[in-house]
Amino acid sequence: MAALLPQERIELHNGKRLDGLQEEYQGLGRTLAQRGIDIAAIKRKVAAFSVAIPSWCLTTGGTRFGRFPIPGEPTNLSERLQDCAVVQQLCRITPRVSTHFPWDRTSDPVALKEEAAALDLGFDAVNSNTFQDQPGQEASYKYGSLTASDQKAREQAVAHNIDCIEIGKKLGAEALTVWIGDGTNFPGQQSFKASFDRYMESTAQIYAHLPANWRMLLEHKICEPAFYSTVISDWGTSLMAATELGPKAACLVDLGHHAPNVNIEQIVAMLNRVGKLGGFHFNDSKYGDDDLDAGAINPHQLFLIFNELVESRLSNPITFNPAYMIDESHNLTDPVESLFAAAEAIAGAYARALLIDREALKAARDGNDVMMAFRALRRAYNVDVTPILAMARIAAGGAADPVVLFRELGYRKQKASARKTAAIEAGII
Ligand SMILES: [Mn+2]
Repeated sequence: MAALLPQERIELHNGKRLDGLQEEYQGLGRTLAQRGIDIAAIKRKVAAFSVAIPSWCLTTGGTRFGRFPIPGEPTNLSERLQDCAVVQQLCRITPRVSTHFPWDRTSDPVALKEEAAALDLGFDAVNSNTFQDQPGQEASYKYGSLTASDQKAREQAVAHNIDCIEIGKKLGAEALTVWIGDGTNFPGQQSFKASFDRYMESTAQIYAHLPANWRMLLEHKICEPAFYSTVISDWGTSLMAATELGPKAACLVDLGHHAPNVNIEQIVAMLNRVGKLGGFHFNDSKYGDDDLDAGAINPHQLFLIFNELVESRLSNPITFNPAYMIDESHNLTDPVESLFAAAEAIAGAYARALLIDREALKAARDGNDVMMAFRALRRAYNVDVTPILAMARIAAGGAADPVVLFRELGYRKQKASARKTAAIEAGII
């Protein structure tokens, strides 16, 4: 592996913390053993878990009011990959990158795959983009893409998605994620039914191009950029489309893409019931599609989602294999640090969900013992799993405390001078 950060510095960092951590880990191990839980088994499961990071998460995000770039942020795809590699090197659960086209356009996908492999990274789902116009494109997506009433716009959007599959094949990806911004801002602007019919017609053409081992993940979103209606607005519409398309199509749930207070963990359970939970995008929100760091606002919700994910896997151990990805916008923090925090929150929610006494939960449910059912969840949620996560990271070659080590190594400061020229050229600063 072409490690970007010196491994000996990671070992030095870990060495200073190992005694204390081991003590905490063993203490927790004794507590869990009293509950009949083998801490080593939990650590093994956490170590086997992974989540993809999208290439676009490595630069600072923004809002429609503005963006505040930080010195040293990546200015091109190679630099975004480098930062992904740093995230993976220190936290060890983000080995794959999800690309987005045309933002990650490359003339040589095979070379890109090799470049990533040299950084110990692979590729996850490819994402198409028909929610904004690209320079020189023939038809505009102003009034829609896959669902546009303009046939030229639809054909162009279909061709772009097929192009994404072709690039993805060369990258070693096995899924295409389709999210469209299509919808309306005015009552009467379009027919709900006709728009959905056109969506089905367009996506069927894309579906026909999927390789045998590929999946097509349909991402719904209640609103934004369209604010009166969105063509694929909720999981029901998404499920209707995925069912009609066929077995390779499944629904992708993004935590921020629902009406406020919607019970997202229940959606997970329902989609799993029909084998249509294809993927999950992790982030957090307070009001809408806020794209805040996973677990930052409502870690309990994240835990409840993982409770359903763990249960889904238990009910479908062979076929349950959703594509997990972090989908956040980092407006105030260093994206690398936020991704460390998100990875920790996600792995932590998973570890806690693994601690749930499922037999006790089932018995309480069967006997309508409401309080005991609730306590089975709460008991697991209350456990501080950080020693398990840290020990799993260290065992995999990562850092005990990725954020602290990342700062100590001065990575961003070094990049601030190295990447400055490129940033000026790209018009980023
Ligand atoms: Mn998403």
